[in-house]
Amino acid sequence: MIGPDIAGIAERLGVAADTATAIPQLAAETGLDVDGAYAVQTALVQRRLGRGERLVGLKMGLTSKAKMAQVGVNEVIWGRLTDAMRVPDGGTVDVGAYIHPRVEPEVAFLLDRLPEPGEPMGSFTDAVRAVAPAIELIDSRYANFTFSLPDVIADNTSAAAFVVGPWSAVPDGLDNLGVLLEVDGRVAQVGSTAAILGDPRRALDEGVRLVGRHGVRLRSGWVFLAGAATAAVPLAPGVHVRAVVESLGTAALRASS
Ligand code: OOG
Ligand code: MG
Repeated sequence: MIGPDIAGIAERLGVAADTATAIPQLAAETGLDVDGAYAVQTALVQRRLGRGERLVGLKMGLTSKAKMAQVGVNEVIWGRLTDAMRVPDGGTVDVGAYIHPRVEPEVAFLLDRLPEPGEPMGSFTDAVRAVAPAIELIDSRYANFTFSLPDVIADNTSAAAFVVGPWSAVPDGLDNLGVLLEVDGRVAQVGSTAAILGDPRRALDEGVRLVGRHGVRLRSGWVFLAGAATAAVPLAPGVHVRAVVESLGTAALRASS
C-alpha cells in the first residue's frame, strides 16, 4: 500500500495558512496517523525555513483539560515556532492574515542547558534561564476550527503567532500562579498555571520526551511555550489583549481593525 502523500499534505496546509483560507480535515481521507502527521509538520515547517524563516522554539499543546475539552482532542501535542511568528510585546497583529484567530494565555520558558539525546532531563533551573508571561495566537487551518489528533499535529498544532512578555528569573514555585486573559480590559478567561499538567515545569519534561521520539532536540536560546492554562478566545478586529500571570507580569497584543 502507498502511504499518505506527506509533501502534498504539507503543501495544502502551507497554502491554507499563506492565503488564510480554511481547508477540510484531511487525516481520515489520507490515512494519516500520528507519526505521519509529525512528518507532515516537519515538511510544513521546512517549507517556512526554505523561504528564510528560522526555528526559534517549541510549543506544547493540549497540556490543560480546558484546552482538551475546547477542541475535543485528549493528547498532549507539540509544534514548532519560527521567528516570523513572533510579535513584539504590545505589537499589532494583522487579523486579516488569519482564518479564525484565537488567543490564549501561556507561560514561556527561555531554554538554557538541555539534556543530550538519550539522557534524562536534569534540573529545571539548569534547563531554563528565564520565564515570562506570553500570548499564543492559534489559527487552525481547518474549517470550523475542528480537527482530529493527526490533523492538528500536521497543522503544526495551529501555531500562528506568539508574544512573549518580559523575562524574569525562575521563581521558586510555578505551580499555582493565577492567570488572566483580558480583552479590552475585561476578564475573558481565568485560570491557574496548575492547569498546565499540574505544574508548567512538567510541560518541559513532556516536551523533551515527546520530541526525542522524533529525533528533535530543544536548543539553548529557544522559547518554549508550556501550553495554555485556559480555553482560547476568538480574536476580534481592533481589540487589545493582555495575558496576566501572577508574579510574572503581562504580555499584550493589539488586533488590527
Ligand atoms: C491546538 C493547539 C493547542 C495549547 O496551548 O493548548 C495549544 C488548538 O487548540 O488549536 O496551543
Ligand atoms: Mg497554545
